[in-house]
Amino acid sequence: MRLALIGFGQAGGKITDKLLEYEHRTGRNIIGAAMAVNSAKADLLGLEWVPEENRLLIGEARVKGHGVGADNELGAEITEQEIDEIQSAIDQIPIYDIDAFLIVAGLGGGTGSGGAPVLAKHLRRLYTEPVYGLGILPSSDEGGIYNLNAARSFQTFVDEVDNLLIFDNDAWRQTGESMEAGYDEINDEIARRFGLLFGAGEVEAGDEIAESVVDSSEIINTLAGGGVSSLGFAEEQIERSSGGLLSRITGGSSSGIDSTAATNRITSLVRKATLGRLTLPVELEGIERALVVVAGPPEHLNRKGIEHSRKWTEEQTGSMEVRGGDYPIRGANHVAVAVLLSDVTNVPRIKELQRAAIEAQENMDELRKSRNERYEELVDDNTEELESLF
Ligand SMILES: Nc1nc2c(ncn2[C@@H]2O[C@H](COP(=O)(O)OP(=O)(O)OP(=O)(O)O)[C@@H](O)[C@H]2O)c(=O)[nH]1
Ligand SMILES: [Mg+2]
Repeated sequence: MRLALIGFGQAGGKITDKLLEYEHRTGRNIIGAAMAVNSAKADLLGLEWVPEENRLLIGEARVKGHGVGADNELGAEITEQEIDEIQSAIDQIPIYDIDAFLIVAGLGGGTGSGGAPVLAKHLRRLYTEPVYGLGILPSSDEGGIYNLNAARSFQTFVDEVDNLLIFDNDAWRQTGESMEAGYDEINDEIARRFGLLFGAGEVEAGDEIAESVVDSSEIINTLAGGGVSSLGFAEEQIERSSGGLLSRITGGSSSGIDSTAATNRITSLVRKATLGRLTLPVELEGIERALVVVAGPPEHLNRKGIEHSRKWTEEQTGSMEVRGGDYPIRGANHVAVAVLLSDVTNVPRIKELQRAAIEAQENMDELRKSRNERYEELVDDNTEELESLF
């Protein structure tokens, strides 16, 4: 499907950049328009793929291009005040042929965390296309303010979008790596996963349209109805058949690919994707809707593989609404699977985040109280002396 991509804040901008790079590298057709919004000038300058004219600096009068320093109330305020400027920038980019908006933001900071929900609300009032969020949860060791921001932002963002897709940095944290190198790898992973999902439904002209090809409407229907989503992914290299011995034996009519092996590969990849590391770890039971996308060269895709996988996913999740289909990519050297789990409700990580946020709030209140008391003491102690002086 075709997206209008808006990266909000630093993480949002960097991930938007990565998705553009991914699209360029793979020759896919996913991003109808891309934009980056930030209150930090340096972050915008650091981007490589977002066109310069599509980078918008907000809040300059308040923060002088230096970011809001993880103050997500200020991030929201600035966005509200400058929503007309943001809208004018969106008016400049070609959004007439897009299927949906996707707003990307790190939820632990200030600009993206505060601003993304405000922009989502605005866009949903104005456009008929769905507005999705891609929210990045902070790693749990980032500290109180990040947890607090993320818990707050999550709560508002989920209400303002048609679906909130989540990537949890905590589940992908690697030890022994610098933050930047770590983020670069993580951002590649985000681009690979969401690139595959949203790339589906954009069949190139000249591709044979099999009956089981995923359509944009299937992605939209899986995401419809709101809630939170998580995405699984798995892939496997394939041997490229060069029309060798096997295809000569089979008379050249088939491509020489064993269809049972192809089916088995698909079902095993779907299990790996669903049971392996998800963008947001969730319990499978009680998931409302799911979508299985199988990408690869057309001769390696088959209906049986999709059918078995859909049935398996239904059994695992208890969902009555599991969609599935192919994403043919001619000449690909791998078969890749994305499993979208939509409207997930059993998510320990969100509970933990909310607990951490409450704790951070209590600690902050406690600190403020004792600081006020100490300040009063300080003032009281000196009052008499001061009065005697004047
Ligand atoms: N996956 C990923 N997460 C990131 C990256 N950069 C930052 N984050 C996460 O996003 C959170 C928010 O950080 P930023 O995006 O820098 O915040 P911001 O929106 O620019 O807001 P301010 O800097 O406070 O103005 C951090 O706490 C991290 O958890 C990145 O490149 N990739
Ligand atoms: Mg920043």
